[in-house]
Amino acid sequence: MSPHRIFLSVITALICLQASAGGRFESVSWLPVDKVRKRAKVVLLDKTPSTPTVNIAVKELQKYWDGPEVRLGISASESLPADDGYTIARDADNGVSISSRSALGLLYGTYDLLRNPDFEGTVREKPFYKHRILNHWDNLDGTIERGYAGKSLWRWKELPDRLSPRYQEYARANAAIGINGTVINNVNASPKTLSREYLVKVAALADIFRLYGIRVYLSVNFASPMVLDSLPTADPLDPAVIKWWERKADEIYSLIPDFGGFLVKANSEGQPGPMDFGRSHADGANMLAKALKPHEGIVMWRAFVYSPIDADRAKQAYMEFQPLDGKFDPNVIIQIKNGPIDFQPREPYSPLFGAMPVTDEMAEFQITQEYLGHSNHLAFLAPMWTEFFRYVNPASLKAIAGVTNIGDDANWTGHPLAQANWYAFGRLAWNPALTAREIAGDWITKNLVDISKTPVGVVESLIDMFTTSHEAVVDYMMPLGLHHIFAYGHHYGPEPWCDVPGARADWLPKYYHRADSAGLGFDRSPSGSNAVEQYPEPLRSQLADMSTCPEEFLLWFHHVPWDRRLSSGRTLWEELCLSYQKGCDAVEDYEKVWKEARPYIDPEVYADVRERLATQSRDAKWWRDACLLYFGQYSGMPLPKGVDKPAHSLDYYEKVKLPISNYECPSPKLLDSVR
Ligand code: GCV
Repeated sequence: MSPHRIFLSVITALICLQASAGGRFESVSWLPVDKVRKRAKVVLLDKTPSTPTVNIAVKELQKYWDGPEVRLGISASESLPADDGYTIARDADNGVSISSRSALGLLYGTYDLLRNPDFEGTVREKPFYKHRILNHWDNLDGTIERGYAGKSLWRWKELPDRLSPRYQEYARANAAIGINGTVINNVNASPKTLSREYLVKVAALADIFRLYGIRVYLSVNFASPMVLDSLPTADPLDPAVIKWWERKADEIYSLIPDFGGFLVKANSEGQPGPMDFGRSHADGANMLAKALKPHEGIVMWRAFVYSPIDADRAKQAYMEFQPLDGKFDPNVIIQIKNGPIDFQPREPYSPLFGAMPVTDEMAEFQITQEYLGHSNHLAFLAPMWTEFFRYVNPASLKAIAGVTNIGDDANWTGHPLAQANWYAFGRLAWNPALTAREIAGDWITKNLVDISKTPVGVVESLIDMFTTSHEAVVDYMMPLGLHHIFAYGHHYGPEPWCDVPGARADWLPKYYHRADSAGLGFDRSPSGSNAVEQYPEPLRSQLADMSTCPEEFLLWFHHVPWDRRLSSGRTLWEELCLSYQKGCDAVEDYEKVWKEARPYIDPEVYADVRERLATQSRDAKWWRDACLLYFGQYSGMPLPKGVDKPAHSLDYYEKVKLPISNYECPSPKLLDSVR
């Protein structure tokens, strides 16, 4: 880095540290809180340079550590963990030493120590994944696609001259959980992002994030050369197009020397891509990869595509990408959503994982709750992500990305407890072997309640509430492998009946649930679309057979007769009804757990979550009643004992319409007014 850049970075660090001193925005739950009255003693061991990042570590400790002297040491010793890992140990005189091979490792160690002041033995940590990246679906006009926590944090009109203090808080919060990359704009990317005007703004953000070890990446629009500079084509094999991207990469790196690279959504949902010019995904990705290579940048090329072939939606990504195995440049990573369709409440893993042995792959999780009740519902997502890791070996992936749930709401995530999902993503990206219970326990006991004052029973109930909450949402929305029966567009409430003239068939619920008088579910066995053939044995055979298919995926892979007996001895219809009821009952229980926890929770957080749980409970019943009335028309069977009678008729539910866009969460008032 040039001396000029280093100077700028130092100035930015000083501005940032000053801006946060008032603590106005320090509401990310896992960031340390001010309890130190006198400055803690922090010593830099010999040859440890006081770089801007080391200085941040020193200041964090001086301000927030109330233990004995801390010694920070950078050393090249191979006995220390690599990749910004660190050790934390207690010295003979009771001082604490944090050691790392890098300044960033010291910062990570600092946040770990502040989170775990009572550590035992020697802590030895290093991140599992090299790239731990947030994806923002933020638009340049400040809206966030599928964002439910207000507007974008990035104030494009003010940048680069005015820097919101929240940029630094964002960087701190991410560094504190080990996130080291951020794609700051929507994958439905505006070409304008790559204009000089915007790159200068992006560079201002990068200057802040760099100090915290966070690299900036951009989503790019494949037709940018045509839109920005009127090239007649964006054909990836055209020499003028190749030159355009090379020059653009040079320009970006002249402004942002540690720029991470590009994320690309191509030939999907109306986005341009190489196939518009008769070229393949590999041609497109490699052209960008070659432009970035001299600067050590990477291309994350998304596999979320709609194949031109009229195949089962769940098969398309595999069909299009698997034959391209071996055709991608080494600095391309294929970014694949966890499931084969689209972030449904529960999906089997995408069979593309593991199917391209010589191509780098990464997983894309969705932290924002597009299909899980937006910011109104509690759905702790670590259980969903750890379930994914039970099928996909973490070591088979090169990186991990999460579509973030962060916006400019004062509490960052809309639902106060949804901060735990941001936290869980960071922790799993650092260590995918952690369990959902460990992460929930950690977040709850360090951020939600004061463990020394809260009865064990209350803490345990809160942890149970978190770790069962995703399953509860699945139960009251789409149990037994049902999927995509959401309202069109905004994806909030139930609409299994939905029909939109002119819409793609595979955007409509009936395509997925296939309810008829014979039964329910999508036959993806060899007698149907045969999507099961994309999975390796022995899983393929297990999924293909209705009697061995795990019941949580039953209706994903099979069209099941209404009167077929499941493992419980109940018929499909009975099991379906009781699952919906179980989901509703679970949310009522959460309301009780929350009430019992009241004395131990911050009053504002308490009141906010109480109201959201009440909405969630009403929504759960809305889902249950609407879906059971609708499917009941086909099963022709009565509700079994133990299932509450619907409050209204099917006709009533079919008329409920929420006037919301793809970037807002319905308020309780709005929900009350329409149903
Ligand atoms: C950013 C789904 C969402 C879209 C999103 C798309 C994607 O279809 O509904 O809002 O677009 O996935 O992941 O590209």
